[in-house]
Amino acid sequence: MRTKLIAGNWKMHGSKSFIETLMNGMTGQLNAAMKSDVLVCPPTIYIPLVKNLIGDKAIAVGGQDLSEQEQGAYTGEISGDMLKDNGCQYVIVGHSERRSLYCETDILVAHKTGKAIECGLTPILCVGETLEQREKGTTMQVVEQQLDAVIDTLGIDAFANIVVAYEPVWAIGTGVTASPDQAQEVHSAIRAHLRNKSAQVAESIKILYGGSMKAANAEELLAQPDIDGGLIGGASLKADEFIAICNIAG
Ligand code: 3PY
Repeated sequence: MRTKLIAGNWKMHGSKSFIETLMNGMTGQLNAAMKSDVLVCPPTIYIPLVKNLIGDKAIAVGGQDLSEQEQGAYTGEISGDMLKDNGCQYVIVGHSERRSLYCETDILVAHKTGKAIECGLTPILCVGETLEQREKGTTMQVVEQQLDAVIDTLGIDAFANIVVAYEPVWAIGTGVTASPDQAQEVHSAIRAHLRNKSAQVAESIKILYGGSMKAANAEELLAQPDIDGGLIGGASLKADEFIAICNIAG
């Protein structure tokens, strides 16, 4: 039985006062009996503030990206050790916005994934196809290539420490969501792909769905057998909406 994970990806949103209101809203409504894991990934500069506002509530904190380097003259970069040092447990890696806007390749994403694990963080490895790729029928080819870059670089056993997030690019920031059947089809194919290398990894790995998940569609998505949680964009910036999704996850 895999514990569900509900993760908020705040992207480049927020200010001190916005975050104070958001976090107070979340911590005030968090159901202590909830079994799912809850995570928020704020912009890096606000991580200490968020940690402080969480106090002793069961909400983990993660980064949105990390450097593949350990330390050194890399202006503007944030290392895995720095995230860990500031109380992070997770880090998002290879989000489609980083792949498309910052030219992150499959191999760079694999190195970042490895660096996160080395630093004791759980990487949330994002994979997913564009609309064009889906229409050409190459969804699984694209997703498998993204996964294989990590398998070939780090080995299948590394996946014992990885969470995968399937985020169809056409459903990110568009308001369009994959239907529960479309999402389940890809999630199940991802698990089958991993099962070819390790049955144990395939059974235990969490595969999150990301791409315009909100309270109104979370129930059907989270009811799918291979969907183990959500990586939530816009809806994670509204305390009521995010907590509603956490409650649906149970
Ligand atoms: C979205 O839901 O838009 C996301 O990109 C989540 O990471």
